Amino acid sequence: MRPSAAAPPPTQHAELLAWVNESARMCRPDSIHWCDGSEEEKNRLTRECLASGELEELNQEKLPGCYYSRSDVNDVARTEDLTFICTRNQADAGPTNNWSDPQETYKKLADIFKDSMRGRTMYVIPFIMGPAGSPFKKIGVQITDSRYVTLNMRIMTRMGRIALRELGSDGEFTRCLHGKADLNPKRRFICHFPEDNTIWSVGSAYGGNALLGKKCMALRIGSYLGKTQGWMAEHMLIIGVENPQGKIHYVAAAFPSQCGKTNLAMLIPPKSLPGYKVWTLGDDIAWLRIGPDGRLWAQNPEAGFFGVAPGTNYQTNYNAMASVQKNSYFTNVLKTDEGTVWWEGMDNPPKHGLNWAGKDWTPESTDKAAHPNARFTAPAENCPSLSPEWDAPSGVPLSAIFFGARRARVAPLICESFNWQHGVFLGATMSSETTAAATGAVGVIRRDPMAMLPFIGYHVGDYFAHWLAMGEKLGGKAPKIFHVNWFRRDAGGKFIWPGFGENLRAVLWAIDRCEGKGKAKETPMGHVPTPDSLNLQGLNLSPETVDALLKVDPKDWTEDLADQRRFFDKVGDRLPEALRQEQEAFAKRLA
Ligand code: OXD
Ligand code: MN
Repeated sequence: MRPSAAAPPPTQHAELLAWVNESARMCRPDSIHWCDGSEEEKNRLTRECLASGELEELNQEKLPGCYYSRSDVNDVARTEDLTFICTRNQADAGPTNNWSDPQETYKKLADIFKDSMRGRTMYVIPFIMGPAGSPFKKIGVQITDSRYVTLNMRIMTRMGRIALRELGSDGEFTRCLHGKADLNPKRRFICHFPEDNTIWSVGSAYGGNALLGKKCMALRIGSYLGKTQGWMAEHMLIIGVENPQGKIHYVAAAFPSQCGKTNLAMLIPPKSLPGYKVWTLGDDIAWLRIGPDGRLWAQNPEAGFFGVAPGTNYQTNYNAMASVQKNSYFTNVLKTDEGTVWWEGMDNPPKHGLNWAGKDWTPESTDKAAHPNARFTAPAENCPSLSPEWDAPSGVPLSAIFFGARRARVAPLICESFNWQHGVFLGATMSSETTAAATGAVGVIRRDPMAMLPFIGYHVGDYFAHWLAMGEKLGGKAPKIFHVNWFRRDAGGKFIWPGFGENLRAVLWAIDRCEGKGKAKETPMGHVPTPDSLNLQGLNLSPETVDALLKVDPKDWTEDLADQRRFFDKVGDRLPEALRQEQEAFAKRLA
């Protein structure tokens, strides 16, 4: 290994230095580079990626600072089956996580990491999740041999010198070790050691597996830290909704992957709702803490968007399209002959290009242009609707929390829980159709509590208990909890709600409810809007459609209840009794 002596490590943090040296002894890189986050560093890495083919240049006139990348065809999504929570006691990982023994796992992965960085540079990326100086923030240090990962981390986190300054000489940090190794799915493991504040990920360069600040640290390790330290890490977007009088309510919303979080986060109100404005604070992750005022405050720990490209266009998400016009990376989309990008759901396909797998593509091709989980990585600052509060050190106070599912049937457009505990029950029993964000079948209904199924870093029963305990602490200052579903279909399979910008109508009803206004009808599931209390002006929905949207059918829910019960049985004896009681009360209301 070439000594890093040319530039001495820019930190006195003994534990960090020891860990970097130990990792280098295992992985044997040719050199070590401590990332400073500078433009010069970015330019150099970019040049190297262009030379190695890791990145391809896009048309710099049309897309300045934008680059293209194609992943290995076997490395296109999160691999939940290869993701592990490694707690000393197996029971602490709970029934929804894969578990493996920490000592055995370190040993097994060390064999894969051994010498795996020979011929490559080891990048040391100090990063902050959250704004510098924020009481919410946490520091991580990622080691990686991937330049692509390093450049993406530069967008998704605040990284480099700024993070080392925050860390000081003895600050706490999450150890995030990542290596591409040979990208062999058989030797791919995404392992979390919550009790050691450590992540080891090997064999994948896909965002959710490799940008370790995101799912691994901000959600899996974050949720564990939150449980032990009295805060919460959630799979939620954050928006500010401003009314025509200039009053802003903040809402956080949990949806499973690929269910429109980025669209809701960047929503543009329809013309028929003049004077409203939606501000973007985050599109994927929210850290929630009780503030000095006793309310629940939310902050987005990320600094960029790692969004799903297919389906995104100027109509469905103008702000996302505007966000990716400069300084962005596109992974597994189609590259056109003129060096721009295209994906399914964008207007006007090009006559020819190379698709995500590098094959010739024309509109007649039967192959997909973009992989269904093709992504863009864009700096938050590019987003026209970015809230001035998005990096406020203390975050923003929440008026409401949404749990959203993708359900063709059963769940109404919006429903308000009776109280926090009942809201936790609605979140805990969420189920949704699976999507291409993870490998495996698409469109299968699965229980996805709080949209956190793949991201809870500890026992799901303890996670529910933590939600309940947070509600106890919040008391009367807790945000109201709602369940939403934009994806209801008719018998012919057609969506009956237009979605996208029109979702604001449901959000406005929720805000009315937070302000003690807005009429509702009580159903077994909670309060749903009366048809006249939803602002449907300009939508042209028939009264039958509105009824269908708001319907809570006891027969459908009785069927769902059976599956809920099976899920709660699976949670086992750590399921809080209060949730079992909520379920029994729900069953009684249905009967
Ligand atoms: C994501 C995901 O990438 O949820 O945000 O998979
Ligand atoms: Mn996500």
